[in-house]
Amino acid sequence: MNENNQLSNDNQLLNDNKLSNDNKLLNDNHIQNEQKNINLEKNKLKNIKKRLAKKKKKLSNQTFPPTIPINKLYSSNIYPKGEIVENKINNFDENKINNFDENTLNNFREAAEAHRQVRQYAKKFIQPGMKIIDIAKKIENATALLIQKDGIKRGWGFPTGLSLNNCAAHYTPNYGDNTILNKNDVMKLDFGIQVEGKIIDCAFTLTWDEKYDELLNAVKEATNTGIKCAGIDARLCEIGSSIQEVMEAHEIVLDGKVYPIKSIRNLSGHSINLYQIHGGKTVPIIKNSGNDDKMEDGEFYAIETFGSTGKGYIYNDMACSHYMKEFYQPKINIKNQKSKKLLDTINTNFGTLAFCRRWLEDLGEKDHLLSLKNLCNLGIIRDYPPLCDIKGCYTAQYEHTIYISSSHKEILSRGEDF
Ligand SMILES: [Co+2]
Repeated sequence: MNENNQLSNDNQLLNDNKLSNDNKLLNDNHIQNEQKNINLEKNKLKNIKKRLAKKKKKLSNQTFPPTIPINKLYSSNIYPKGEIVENKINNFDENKINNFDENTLNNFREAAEAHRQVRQYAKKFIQPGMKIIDIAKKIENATALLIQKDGIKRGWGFPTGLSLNNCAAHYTPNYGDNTILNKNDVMKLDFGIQVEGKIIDCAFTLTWDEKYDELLNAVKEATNTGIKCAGIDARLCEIGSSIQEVMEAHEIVLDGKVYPIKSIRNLSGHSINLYQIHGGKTVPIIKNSGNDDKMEDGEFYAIETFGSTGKGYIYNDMACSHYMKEFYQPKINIKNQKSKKLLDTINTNFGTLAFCRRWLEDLGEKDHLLSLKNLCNLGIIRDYPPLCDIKGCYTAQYEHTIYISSSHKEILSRGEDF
């Protein structure tokens, strides 16, 4: 070994030492940072777990069947938000929401939470072999309890729709209708809950045979497409085009025959105003609707789509059960005393909200049909008969209520189920 070698060896040693020290420092720093990150993540997880546990506790506090009012489960009277989707262009700023919006949204959110809990219950108890009328009553009783029904201040948003098979919407049994749910039925469960006129309009489809899955998937996808396309300045005609495209990309095989799934062209979603379920704007579910409207800041919409294995076109059929006062009505002098009394009952209990004949009977209006028809003829009340596609076909529906703002949208009625 020569001197040079010795030197270079020493250098090598020095360098090695320095390097290893540097490495050690680097490593120490790295480890410290890693540890910090791990601790941060641990804390985050802890918080998420805490939040989930709290949520779970709140849910598990509910009985089966549900009896505890939502405002008892949330003693702060601040209700859980729906799914928030931020607007990519404008940043979401929670402070931008004014108090009016916050209060309005809180009413909607209470109704939405009641809807989630009632439908969770409905999915468990509804079984083939039950009378449709009993299903309706159970849902309505649970809703009344959870929302603490009180005149027109809070309660049902509209009659419980339990439309079967080719019937797409607006069917709820009248008294005397003893229809029984069959295991081959496709049932659209469309029910509404309102708090101070803020109406949650939300619907889904129930079946007891896997053979309908493709129909349900098509409609669920179509509704989610509508929700995805919704937002400030969104053109309603374009939302309709997107919905139809997704819906009609599906087909279904039933008993060996292939059926294309069609968007029902004369049904649509709609804007929602205070105590006004159809707020004036419609959300088409087909292309070329000619709808020039756009979604605007502060609006509420029911995004609903209907798929059908039939013609994709509905007509009025069967006995009428749904009725609603015309929102803007002329001042009319009613001569018939019985009709006058019936209108008083309607004004007190439903105002401009939709109602059904069962509810009138429950209020003591036993022989109301002629008076009700009289009020319809006078243009004060409007009838909404069941809407059906051709006999033998199947229709499905999914619907959510959403809020539109410049910074985000909130899918108010979104749940873990759909
Ligand atoms: Co609706």
